[in-house]
Amino acid sequence: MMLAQARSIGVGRRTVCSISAKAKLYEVPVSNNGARNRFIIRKKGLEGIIDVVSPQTIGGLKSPEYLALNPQGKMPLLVTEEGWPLPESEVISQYLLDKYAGHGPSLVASTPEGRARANLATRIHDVYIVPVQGCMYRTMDSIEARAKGIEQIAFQLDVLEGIVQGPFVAGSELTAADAALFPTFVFFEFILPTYFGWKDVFAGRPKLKAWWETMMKDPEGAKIYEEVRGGLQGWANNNRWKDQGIVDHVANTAYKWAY
Ligand SMILES: N[C@@H](CCC(=O)N[C@@H](CS)C(=O)NCC(=O)O)C(=O)O
Repeated sequence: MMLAQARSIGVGRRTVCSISAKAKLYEVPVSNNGARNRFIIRKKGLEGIIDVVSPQTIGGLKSPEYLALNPQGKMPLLVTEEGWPLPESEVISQYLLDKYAGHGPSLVASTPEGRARANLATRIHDVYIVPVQGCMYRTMDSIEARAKGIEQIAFQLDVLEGIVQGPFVAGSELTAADAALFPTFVFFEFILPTYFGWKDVFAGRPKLKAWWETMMKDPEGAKIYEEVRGGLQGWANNNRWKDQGIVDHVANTAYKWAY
């Protein structure tokens, strides 16, 4: 049954069908997409049910063993208790909310409008931000591509400012949308001022600022902040932004970097 399911969505060519092994989430602390699942696991008290492990434990993201579970070679990846490999962070989040609905807070808004708002913010994040986020910290084919990516991030921040209701994304209830957005904002809050000359990511975006402050006061939010920020600091200590050509790009004032 599980093998058939895995094949039908084209993942997990080699599926381990152990019965009732502990579920595993493959990801690392700095991964913003993985952090949204980590946040949900902790908020719902699922640490006894799901282990969070590094892809390195099975040879890394591009190892044959990992690629057999997730052909995209990306994290996060959940391998369920039944041995079913489930990739894509938002799919994993929704599965966790559904599968463990009776465990801890629902993290689902109680009204159709709240749920739509949460889904919309998550969709904007996943469709328009995640695909370009590498412009903040990776080598790029061209300086133009990096500058366009940064411009896109600034634009999508304004879009999110118009969506977030406060104090949480969907209003008074913490939802999976908060889990999805917050780790990426840890990237924005550190990288954009430090390497791209932004004065303040939240300037002119009062709703996002209030939301950020709310999330920083949440115990799991604070923990995610420390983990993701710690990973980014590690990159900084290893001169990542110089080595990936970013410092040189930003020195070129013919392009706009700060918004
Ligand atoms: N749409 C995917 C994106 C996953 C993704 O890009 N993950 C990054 C880490 S946050 C990754 O695995 N990067 C390594 C690579 O692409 O080689 C999701 O939401 O899970």
